[in-house]
Amino acid sequence: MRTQVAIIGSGPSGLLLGQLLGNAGIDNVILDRVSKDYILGRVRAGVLEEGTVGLLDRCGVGARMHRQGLPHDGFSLAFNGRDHRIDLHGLTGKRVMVYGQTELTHDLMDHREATGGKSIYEAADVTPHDFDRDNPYVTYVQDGITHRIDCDFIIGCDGYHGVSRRSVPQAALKTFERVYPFGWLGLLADVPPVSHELIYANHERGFGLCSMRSETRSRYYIQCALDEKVEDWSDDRFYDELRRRLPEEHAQRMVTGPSFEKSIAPLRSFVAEPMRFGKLFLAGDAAHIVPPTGAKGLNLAASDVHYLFEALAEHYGEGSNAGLDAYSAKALARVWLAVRFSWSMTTMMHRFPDTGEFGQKIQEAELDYLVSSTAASTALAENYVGLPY
Ligand code: FAS
Ligand code: PHB
Repeated sequence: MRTQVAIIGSGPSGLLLGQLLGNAGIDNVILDRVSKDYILGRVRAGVLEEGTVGLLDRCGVGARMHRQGLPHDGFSLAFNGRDHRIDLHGLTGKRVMVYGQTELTHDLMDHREATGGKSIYEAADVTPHDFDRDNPYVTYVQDGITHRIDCDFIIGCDGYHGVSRRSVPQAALKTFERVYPFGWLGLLADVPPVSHELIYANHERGFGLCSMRSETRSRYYIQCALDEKVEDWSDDRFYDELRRRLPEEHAQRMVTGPSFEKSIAPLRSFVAEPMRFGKLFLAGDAAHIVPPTGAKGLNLAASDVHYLFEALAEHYGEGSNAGLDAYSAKALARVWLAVRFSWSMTTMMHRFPDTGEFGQKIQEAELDYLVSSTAASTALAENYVGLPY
């Protein structure tokens, strides 16, 4: 088989890029090692920046998001028993869209199928080859047969654990990492959210987050130790712990109910530089990971895809490689700004082993200043709604 662009990974990065390329008449194939259902079974992001919303519209898959998504003008920071609203729209003129990654992935998969995009699922041993030469290709195994796809470019959209970054000679790669000494225990339940906007809670017992997927489906998180086991957390234990980390008015109002998803996610900040190796380009989690405290992971994947699509369209449309040559530096500039913001939010909101009483007071003072200063709140808000592409 031959295509112009071979994309490894059918998560948001791969699907967004594949749809933009297909809409521009640039032939592409997406390969994933697991099934569609497995991908759709993962519960991940929930908050979309306006840039991500715009990209979904540009792909032609924004209709259900605009029907079912929840536009949010603000969120709350809770600490010291009270919560304080950050007026995103008032401070920046922008808002965010609450719409689950599972839903947007579903919309992208359905649209790709409807528009004749080629995707190969359950492709084993996907391997990029000769991406440092003129004729790269990808191989994969299916039903015991090894297949080959010749292409012009290979795009690694295969996430943190993917094969693409691992295929690059280590000497050509520089990585930066910070692993956090805690995880997030997340719960999904069909109960009305405790508040109509998100609540990020700093508490001496640990961080808590009240989010949602709709007006009837809540997505809650509590910071937990890395050695915690999901099976040790009954729903009641989870709700009790979350309520202890929230201001009383919310704790009392919380509606609880049986969860249908509960999982623990580790937290890390990670960046691989550069994001291009000859004919191989990395996008999304394949190149960077952020702690979800700033709701940036999925949104960074979107801005990478925006830059890379524009560069590929320029290559095929005008025969220029200027965009491709500039991609890595341009994407990394925005990546590091989001990595900083996500690290800053995580540091401010979580209980670290060495936080102690002094550290807790410093966090509370930082939050106090933040919510009482228009300048500080504006700085937070413009990072949260998403810095310009
Ligand atoms: P993805 O990881 O989504 O997709 C990569 C795809 O590549 C997968 O389908 C995988 O099967 C495939 N793949 C991997 N290796 C392969 C191989 N060798 N061959 C073929 N295919 C391969 N972000 C937020 O903003 N908020 C959150 O709350 C949040 N929570 C998260 C929770 C968890 C547990 C994780 C892991 C991430 C979370 N994120 C969150 C970040 C997440 O949303 C990512 O940013 C987003 O999925 C990035 O999309 P992709 O780059 O497409 O990578
Ligand atoms: C979510 O709804 O899953 C979510 C929202 C905001 C975050 C992280 C996760 O910062």
